[in-house]
Amino acid sequence: MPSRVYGPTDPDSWDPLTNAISPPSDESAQEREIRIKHELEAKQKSDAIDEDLNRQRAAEKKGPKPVRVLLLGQSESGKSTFLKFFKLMHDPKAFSAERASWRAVIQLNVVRSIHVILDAMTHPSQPRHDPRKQITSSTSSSPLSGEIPLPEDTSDVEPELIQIRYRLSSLLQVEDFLTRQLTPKDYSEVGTTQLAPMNHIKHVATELAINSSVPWKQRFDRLVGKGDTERMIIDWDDPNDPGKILHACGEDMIRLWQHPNVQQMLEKQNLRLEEMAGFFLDSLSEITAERYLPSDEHILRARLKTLGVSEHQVKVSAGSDIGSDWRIFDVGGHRSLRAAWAPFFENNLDAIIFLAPISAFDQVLAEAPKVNRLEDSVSLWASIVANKILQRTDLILFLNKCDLMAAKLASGIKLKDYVYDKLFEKKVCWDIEREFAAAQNILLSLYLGHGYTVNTESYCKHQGHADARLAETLDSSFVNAMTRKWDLRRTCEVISPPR
Ligand SMILES: Nc1nc2c(ncn2[C@@H]2O[C@H](COP(=O)(O)OP(=O)(O)OP(=O)(O)O)[C@@H](O)[C@H]2O)c(=O)[nH]1
Ligand SMILES: [Mg+2]
Repeated sequence: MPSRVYGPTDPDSWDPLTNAISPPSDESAQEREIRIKHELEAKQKSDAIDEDLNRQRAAEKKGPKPVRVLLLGQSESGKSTFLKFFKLMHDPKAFSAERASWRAVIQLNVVRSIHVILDAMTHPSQPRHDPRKQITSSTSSSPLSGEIPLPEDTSDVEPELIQIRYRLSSLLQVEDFLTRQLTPKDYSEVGTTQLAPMNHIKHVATELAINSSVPWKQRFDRLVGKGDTERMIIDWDDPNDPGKILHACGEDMIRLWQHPNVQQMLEKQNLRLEEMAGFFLDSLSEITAERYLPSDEHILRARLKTLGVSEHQVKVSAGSDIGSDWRIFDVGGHRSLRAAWAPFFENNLDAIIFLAPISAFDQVLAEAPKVNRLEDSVSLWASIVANKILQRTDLILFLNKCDLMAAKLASGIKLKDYVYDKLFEKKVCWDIEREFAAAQNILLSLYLGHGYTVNTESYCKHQGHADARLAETLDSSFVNAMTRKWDLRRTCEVISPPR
């Protein structure tokens, strides 16, 4: 770059630093010699530091590269849950340090489910239009702030339930308080996201969503005792702790949920709350206990919708010979958020893990109530497989939510009412175990194409390179952990398609 020399006659160009380091005008020959010697020594020192830094940088380049994994899939496919599992397995201390934050999310999940019931009570005898397309995983509640609406016709509602409903109005304060805590004002992108209204539901559904860049977990640090992160201590004397109101409302919430009339009403309206993400009404006595701290299993079940893309560093201690430094990128799967994925496709990825929730075959998207979730998931997977930029990236397909799928089949919901396969034409009478396996294979063939034999183990072994080892690490540690933690026969399948 051309330099400009300013003379002492140019007052505007006078630079104090140049002035400070330039030799004095009356410097003697001996002083000059000493100064030059010092300058030479300083230069040698500076060069040595530069060389050192260059050596360090080169060593870092040669050293083991972090394993970079991108999680993809539609909203509620289980991406963030996968990440939680992974942290729990490989860095349980860090997982535990987030316990107080997840406690708040679980409390909010509970309040939301109760609100759905109270909403349903406002039109108790109104059946939903199409039971098959009933959204169960996404909410059907009105925004939780404001008032809990009065039933349109109270003659149908038992007086006991009306009283419970009035007493539970205090839950609104909990909702407001927790939402404010989780969504700080200085982050304008954050907040409850309005989902598309459904034609058969009067109210606009809302779900709490948080941008990944928001340090929301840190907001709960003050609630957590310092020191031993394994034994978290909440400030139980805090008068603002929402746990106090939840505790006071505990019995009413349990009575409401277990009331035969409420169950009947929910059934009539085809509201399957059990399938709603963040369902905790079966654990109310635990969650409303005076000193409730979430278990690992509760943390895994907690639902908080993701906005944006976030990078998570996990130190994988054992069981992986492909590197201990893992970087996992979690994204929001809502349709409006998928455009944000593209910049991460070129990010030196080792693998993309695609979460396919196979239990979603009878559901529709919250953001597009006419689109079947399975159809959306399969076409999303197909577009990722076909993406030119990803031709050299390994793709791993996770068939997730197998437990919910098994429960659905056991409850009498038939896959053949939603998906065609020639297997269904054979009038074979399967027991539920075999029906589950068959249904899983039918769904898998939708993703991978008919005729492809699924054999995860042999595929991984035959490949014999780093990518297969990655799939193997996930397969062995993740699947086992999922099975153990959720106490399920099997909750997912890992499949690496041939590329
Ligand atoms: N029963 C069951 N529940 C699961 C499974 N995987 C995830 N879930 C639950 O499904 C809900 C949604 O999961 P998330 O991990 O939040 O979904 P996501 O893909 O991150 O969704 P977005 O952030 O909206 O893109 C959570 O309440 C999870 O606990 C599974 O295999 N079985
Ligand atoms: Mg998420």
